[in-house]
Amino acid sequence: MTADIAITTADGVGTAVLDRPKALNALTLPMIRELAPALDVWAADPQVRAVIVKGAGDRAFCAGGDVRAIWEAGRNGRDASADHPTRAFFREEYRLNRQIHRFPKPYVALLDGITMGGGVGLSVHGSHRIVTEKTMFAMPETAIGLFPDVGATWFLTRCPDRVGTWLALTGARLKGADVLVADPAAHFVPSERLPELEAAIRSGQPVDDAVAAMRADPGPGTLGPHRDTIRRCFAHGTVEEILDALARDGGEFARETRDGLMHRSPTSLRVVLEQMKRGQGLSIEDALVLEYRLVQGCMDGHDFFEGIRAVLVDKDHAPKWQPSRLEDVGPDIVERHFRTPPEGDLDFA
Ligand code: QUE
Repeated sequence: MTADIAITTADGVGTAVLDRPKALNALTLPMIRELAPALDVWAADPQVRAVIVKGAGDRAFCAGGDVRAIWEAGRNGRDASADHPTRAFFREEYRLNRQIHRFPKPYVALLDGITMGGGVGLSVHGSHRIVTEKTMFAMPETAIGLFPDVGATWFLTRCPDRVGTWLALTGARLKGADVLVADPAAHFVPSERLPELEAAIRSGQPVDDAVAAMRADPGPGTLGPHRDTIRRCFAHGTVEEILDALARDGGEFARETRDGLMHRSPTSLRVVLEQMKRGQGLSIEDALVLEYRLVQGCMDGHDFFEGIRAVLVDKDHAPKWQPSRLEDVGPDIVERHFRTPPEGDLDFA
């Protein structure tokens, strides 16, 4: 048992509390190594009816993977070992994402705060995603020279109206009601009613009934007026065409979206658009195999290490991407990311 995740079983419910509140509950390898076997136990235990996963503190569900630790372990180069943190972390995280996706019982994730990257991977694959007015949902990886992983290939390619491609490229943050645009099957429950929801589940009420009793109208959200711009602009097949379409749109939303894209890693933008194309229709397993190839490609490159430096270490938010210009990211660079890594593909043995 590590201090960073609290795992308990009581009243027929398995509960995991991500407990690193000062780090916004960002997911570490030891936490993954606690949660994965717990899910196996809960799946097999006939006494356990449901699983609840939530974050400690009042700010975050989970802000992502512990990418700072990966940065530390990989920034001065890495050996070929399969156990190197840049391989073990992502391999075990992606296996956990698949385990949640295939989990045979109700898996209730309470997204009552910041939910980014790795936190999305701990929630979107579960059967019940509970969104509140405090939910802030994003896949922000193009800001750190990465790409949306944790099974986002599966999730984002199923969002309506190019919303997934927009989220993936821009890292846009969705709040409250707008999260339901990306994930229409999630449920909105006011934050103050979550204790009641949990109590109902623990009392033996079926999860679907408990959620139905607590659900509320999330209100209109803010995305509605921009759905058409997103659908039109993000349907294009190249990053340049998307940027041009946003420039032609003329509205403030399109201008801000385009400005944001200009600050993202040019390599990430090209890789992610290709990921959204190749990812369509993949099973969760094939999506995660693809993502493992991509993440190892990123670990062999420059922008991830520079992105973490700029966003999480020095916090100057001024990454010097290499290549720095989109036109210098040729097809060879993109293609390199889609190759099977030397240690072999991810498997689910
Ligand atoms: C993009 C990201 C991440 C990010 C910021 C980005 C990410 C991530 C974190 C994060 C936040 C707080 C922590 C921490 C990590 O921030 O993936 O350890 O305490 O995990 O712009 O992809």
